[in-house]
Amino acid sequence: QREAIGSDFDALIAADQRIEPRDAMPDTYRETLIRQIAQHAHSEIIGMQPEGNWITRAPSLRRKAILIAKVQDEAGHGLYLYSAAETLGVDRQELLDRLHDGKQKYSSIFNYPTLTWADCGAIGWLVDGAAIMNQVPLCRCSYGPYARAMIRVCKEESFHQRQGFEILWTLMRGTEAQQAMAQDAADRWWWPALAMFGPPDTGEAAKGGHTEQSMAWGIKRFSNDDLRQKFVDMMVPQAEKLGIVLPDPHLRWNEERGHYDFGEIDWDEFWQVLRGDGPCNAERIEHRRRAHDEGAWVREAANAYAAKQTIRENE
Ligand code: FAQ
Repeated sequence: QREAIGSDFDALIAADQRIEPRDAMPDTYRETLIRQIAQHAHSEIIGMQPEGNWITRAPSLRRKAILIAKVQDEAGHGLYLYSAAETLGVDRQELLDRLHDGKQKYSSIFNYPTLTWADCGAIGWLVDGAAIMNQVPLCRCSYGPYARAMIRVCKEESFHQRQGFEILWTLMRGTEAQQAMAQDAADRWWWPALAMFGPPDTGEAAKGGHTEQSMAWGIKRFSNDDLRQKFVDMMVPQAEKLGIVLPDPHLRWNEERGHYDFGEIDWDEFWQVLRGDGPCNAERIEHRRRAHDEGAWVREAANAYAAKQTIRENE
């Protein structure tokens, strides 16, 4: 019986077709997806915090309205993704417990602070830029609910990236102090944005990694380093347009490769952040736990309402 199920799954993957929740799938495929989708969902909701920090201090009513909409979009992405994870048979509450207990990760990038308004520009431009580069291929992920969720998420991320670019564009055409603020934000966010794509494909870190298996299953379509390279190639001309100097002396066009060469990422810092020792890890989790506890009454009210509706429908 199990073998027959296995061969159906393999045939669907070989034909590059979608696996749906009702289909049989190997436990390891299910677990990999739960891990990745949950980590992605957690990143979206923890990712609301760095920019949320600037809602009360946005420099104009227009900027405030845009920022509120963007942060709200991130909440929406989180909800989509938790729903996608639930189709794999895991409960949303359990995933949140795992986040709050530090048993599941969220993206390293959200453990860095937003020190000035320009950081909102840098997050939109670099972090959403990296997110799109990573997530567009996920629209073709072999797991149907995840792939479909990514379509709208990517459209919204694309708007987010443009608004970040536009914040920096405005600052770069402002006073000297504003230009310096934009440059400083880019200096601080560039390297953490490159690390978002995950550890390198080769060397020690790659040994324990998931890329090979995830690519064989059609979950990941590109390796971490391939996506990182595409991101660098996309961002260099944008930085030139902005007049921002990317903080990497090794960045230069390589005619032979047809790509930009770039410097070494500080992987020690990356692993340190993943271990919980980044600049804002404790603050992010503490804030998330508090928000969850303070929202308990909303969940209770929603459950009570849903229970009443069910009784009414059955009357
Ligand atoms: N941070 O073997 P791999 C956003 C972990 S965008 C933390 O390469 P995999 C939008 C990895 O889990 C950000 N941990 O793993 C937004 C694994 O550890 P484990 C979220 C990381 O899964 C913008 C280990 O390292 N996007 O939120 C990171 O095949 C602005 C080995 O790594 C997604 O999650 C990292 N950066 O590939 C919101 C996209 N990188 O679990 C607000 C979906 C790696 O074995 C504002 N996810 N690790 O203990 C993916 O595409 C993949 O999961 C990767 C990692 C590419 C992130």
